Amino acid sequence: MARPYVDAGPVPERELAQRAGVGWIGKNTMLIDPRRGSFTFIGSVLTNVDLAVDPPFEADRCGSCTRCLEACPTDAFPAPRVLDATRCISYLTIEHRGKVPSELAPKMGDWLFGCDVCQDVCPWNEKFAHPTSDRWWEVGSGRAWVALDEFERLDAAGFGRRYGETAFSRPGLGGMQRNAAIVRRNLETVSDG
Ligand code: B12
Ligand code: SF4
Ligand code: SF4
Repeated sequence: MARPYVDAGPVPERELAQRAGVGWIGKNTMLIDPRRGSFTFIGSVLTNVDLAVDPPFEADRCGSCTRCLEACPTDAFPAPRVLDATRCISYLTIEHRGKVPSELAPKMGDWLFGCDVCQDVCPWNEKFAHPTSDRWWEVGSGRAWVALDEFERLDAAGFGRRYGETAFSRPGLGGMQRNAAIVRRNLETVSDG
């Protein structure tokens, strides 16, 4: 018997991955594979099949580095490996419902959906992350870079047709309109100097 999970169930995926020897949990709370960096998803399979057990990944390869903690635009790390999710742009743009607190909205910059700052600055990604060759992950043309005003123009049915099968359906049309309005304001502030 087996049941698979990828980001869709009550499974502590990062801890299981660390215990299975995939990598260590960095100060940015991401599971870092020393050969691939952290731009990865974790998939887990719960099964009663008897498998050989890999030893856990015990080392902490962050060392004295603190780049991710310093780079976070919203100061979402009160301490290494502790994330205040309510300040995280990923949470604010994807999971949060309603208005984004006015203290945090200007710090969201041009992040429309999710945030990767604490991974972009990580030396393990700078050195080892590389684009996947798996065609399944190719983003369809016109979807990788979206026009901000598109969300204003779409109605619920149009949004459902264009983005119903994508992760944008999590915040939904209202959430994406809110995110786009924040990004537009932030870009205007930058260009106003
Ligand atoms: C809730 C959640 C969020 C929340 C909170 C994230 C957080 N850091 O707490 C929000 C919405 C903010 C979020 C954001 C993102 N997320 Co998220 N998220 C989850 C989710 C659904 C649950 C995590 C959770 O709270 N679990 C419950 C708690 C109890 O478990 P835990 O957080 O893993 O903590 C345990 C272990 O990590 C362990 N632990 C923690 N520190 C240490 C240190 C050591 C030394 C050891 C031994 C153990 C240990 O102890 C904890 C208790 O058991 C997981 C999927 C899943 N089911 O795991 C994805 C997941 C963690 N997210 C993922 C991703 C990709 C992201 C984003 C990069 C998305 C984006 N681009 O915007 C950001 C990154 C933000 C960040 N720096 O973490 C990936 C991470 C892949 C990876 N390589 O690590 C996951 C695993 C989904 C997946 N299957 O791919 N996420
Ligand atoms: S994803 Fe962005 S906002 Fe969230 S902790 Fe990382 S850098 Fe901070
Ligand atoms: S940026 Fe530095 S401290 Fe943060 S996860 Fe990467 S190696 Fe660890």
